[in-house]
Amino acid sequence: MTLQLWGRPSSARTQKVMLALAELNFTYEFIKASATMGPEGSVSRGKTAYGIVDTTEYLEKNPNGTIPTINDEGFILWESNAIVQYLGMKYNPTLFYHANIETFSSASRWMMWENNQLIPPMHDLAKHLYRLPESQRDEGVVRRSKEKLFEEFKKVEVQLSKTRFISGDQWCMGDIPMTIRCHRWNILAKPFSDFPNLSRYYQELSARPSFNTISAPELHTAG
Ligand SMILES: N[C@@H](CCC(=O)N[C@@H](CS)C(=O)NCC(=O)O)C(=O)O
Repeated sequence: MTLQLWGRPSSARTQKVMLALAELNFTYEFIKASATMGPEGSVSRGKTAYGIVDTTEYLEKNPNGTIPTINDEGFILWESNAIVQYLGMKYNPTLFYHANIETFSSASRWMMWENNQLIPPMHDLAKHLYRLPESQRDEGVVRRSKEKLFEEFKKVEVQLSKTRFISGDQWCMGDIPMTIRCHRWNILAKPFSDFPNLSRYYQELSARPSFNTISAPELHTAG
């Protein structure tokens, strides 16, 4: 049975799962689903959403009505970081956390940190640069989001002055959310010229074959 992924290509959390599946060389069925965006763009600009997430059938799988959700051989899972961890643990623990509990925990910590510290300001940034109709965009939100992200990326820069990747000198699942955040920062804000280690790290991440799955700028600027 082919693994099914419900999500939308422009959703960063769906992209985490897309990256994980690409790292695992997985063939899967991608079912486009969303309440907020469709093929033409955002409902906030009057476009039609992919839908599905508000159906009884979907809500039975994921009561939040959010994306992503997977069905792997009948096992249903939602919550993007949990999905990445599950896929790694089931299909390639060596690649995803070096089959080591400390690397697993360190990577999980950075995945939770990304969720808490980087997603809210980056979401605001994308919203006020691209997603909202121009009349509703606020330059103050854009400036404050960039300042907040700059402060947060300083912490990543310090970590990367000690280790080649986020949880050691080898790639692991903790680098999946970072790949998306580094790429979005470069597209939405500016290159990491103030951060030599992040700049080096971003180059390494974007050279991985899996990066092609999420590299297209329009996946990050959809509005
Ligand atoms: N903590 C959840 C958050 C899920 C979430 O909010 N996903 C967003 C997309 S990134 C969503 O469902 N947006 C509404 C939509 O597109 O229908 C996770 O990481 O999976």
